[in-house]
Amino acid sequence: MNIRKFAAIAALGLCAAGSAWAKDYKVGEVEIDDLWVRASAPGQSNGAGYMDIDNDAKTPDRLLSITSAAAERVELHTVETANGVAKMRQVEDGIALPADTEVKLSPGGYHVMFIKLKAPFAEGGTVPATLKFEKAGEVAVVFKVKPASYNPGMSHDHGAMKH
Ligand SMILES: [Cu+2]
Repeated sequence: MNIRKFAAIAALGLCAAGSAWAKDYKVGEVEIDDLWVRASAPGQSNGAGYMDIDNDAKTPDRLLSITSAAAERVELHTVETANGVAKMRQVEDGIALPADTEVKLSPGGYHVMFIKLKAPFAEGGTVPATLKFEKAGEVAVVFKVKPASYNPGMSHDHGAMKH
């Protein structure tokens, strides 16, 4: 009974993964998925990008850098809170990827910073980029442009509530 229930849930999970828009990327034993940015607000010249990085290797790796033709410069950032004020700063030595661990770049934490966009991120569009890992090497990826109101932590669409 329990096993059957588990199998049903597992099957549902597979279906969801198969129908999701997310295209998975793999280089060496590092898997990258769910790459996204928000659509640019008018006048906005920078944009943040997010993704899940899964290091399946038995040894640590590191996301060293990211390049993209969509922006003049691309940096890796983190967010730190000091005296109640959240500030982002560049992580000079990249993002550590411990062995056999998934690291999420998500709002409020690690993110990719696209600086001086060549063109605004348009909803439904894509942003190509290249990730460089210390051990796994380089991989070309594509970020999906989500609505400006998109928030992965929300189960409903705030965009629909706009007046
Ligand atoms: Cu930033």
